[in-house]
Amino acid sequence: MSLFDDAREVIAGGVNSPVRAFAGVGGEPVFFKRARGAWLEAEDGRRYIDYVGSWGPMILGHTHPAVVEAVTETTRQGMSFGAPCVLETRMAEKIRALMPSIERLRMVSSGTEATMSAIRLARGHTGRDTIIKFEGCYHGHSDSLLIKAGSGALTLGVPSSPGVPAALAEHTVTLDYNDTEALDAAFESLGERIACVIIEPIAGNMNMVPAEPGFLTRLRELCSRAGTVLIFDEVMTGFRVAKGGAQSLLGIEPDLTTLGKVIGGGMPAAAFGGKQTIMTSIAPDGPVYQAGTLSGNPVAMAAGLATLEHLDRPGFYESLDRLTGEFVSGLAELAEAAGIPLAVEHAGGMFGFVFTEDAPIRRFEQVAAADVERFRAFFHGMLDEGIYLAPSAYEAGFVSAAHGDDEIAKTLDAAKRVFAKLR
Ligand code: KE4
Repeated sequence: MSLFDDAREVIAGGVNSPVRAFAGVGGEPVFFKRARGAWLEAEDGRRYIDYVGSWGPMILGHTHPAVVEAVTETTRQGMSFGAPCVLETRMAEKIRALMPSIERLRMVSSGTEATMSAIRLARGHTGRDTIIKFEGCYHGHSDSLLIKAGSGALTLGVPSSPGVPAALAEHTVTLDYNDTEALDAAFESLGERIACVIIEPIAGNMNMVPAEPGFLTRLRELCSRAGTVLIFDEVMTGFRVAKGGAQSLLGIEPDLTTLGKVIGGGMPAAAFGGKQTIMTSIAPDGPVYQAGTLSGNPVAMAAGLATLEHLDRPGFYESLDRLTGEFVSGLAELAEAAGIPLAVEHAGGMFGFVFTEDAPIRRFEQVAAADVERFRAFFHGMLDEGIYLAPSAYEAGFVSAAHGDDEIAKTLDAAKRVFAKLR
């Protein structure tokens, strides 16, 4: 019996989140027992350079001393009060300082909760039911958003999940990412009926697909004109692509932002927030209900705060962007030398690569048409070399501040050998 066999005896599918099951690449998932910096250690003692980083949270690298100390010390004082504590205020102040569009926020425990709550808030605030999302974007697994979703839903081939009532799904309109004409047409026909548009300002759940500048500018204009709430889902890009998230890179201010991953520093913490005029509709101030037993949990706040305080240091993002850029351009050069078409993208510590000659990637259908078999072979080749990449062709990858020139060099050496086998 393997560890995965044991897990499957008691855990649905053997995993607590589907994308971990290696269904997208074949084979059995690696079970890890410890991590440090840029490295993971498996139960069998093998060590891997980690480019998943727990799907984004581990931007400082694993077991950063400042984060471990903050968690340890806070735990000693108390793990959860179910009552306000000052750490929550400090966390909200820190997030607002880094992302000024967030005038008020509410902490929750997962990105799914954050986006689900933001959608309900937008519907309650506007009195409208219709929402717009984009094919290939993933915003967690709440019912209204599991329509043509990316990430694990796409990996498993169920972008629109069973179990979502048609009566609810009909209120979700799905458009093509970067299709400005479709956007204009949707607002032309639906306009004042649209409660909100939710979008990943840099998509990371259909591999990495940047929004084209004009597309988001047009979206902002259309939402403002129609009184539609613009929600930037920055669960992945928040404090990952830049200190102020994708919105600071793009110079576009959403009405609401959802956050997660990095703000928990590896602990369960996420948030939604934005204009006070909208957030005032959330209970207890307003009628839109939202709640959570462990929302703002002190230990998670301590981990998140220690992480965010570290990101605020001079040169942090410049260095992360340089290293990630060197990594993906090195990958592209090696692939080209091996005669293998590879499209790459990166922003800050987030990157993507797609086996296709149809570059640059700006549409979901380009990703859908890419060579997934070659991705699978590359994934396993790299895994055998001790490099842990996201086990899905539809995910982004992440470099941490703990990755250095040595890790990148080792990774590119491995890629050269693997590309040679893929020719
Ligand atoms: P969680 O509920 O998994 O904390 O967050 C949902 C979510 C919301 N928005 C965006 C942009 C996201 O990327 C996510 C979650 N990302 C996936 C990986 N792409 C989480 C990994 C998993 O599902 O196990």
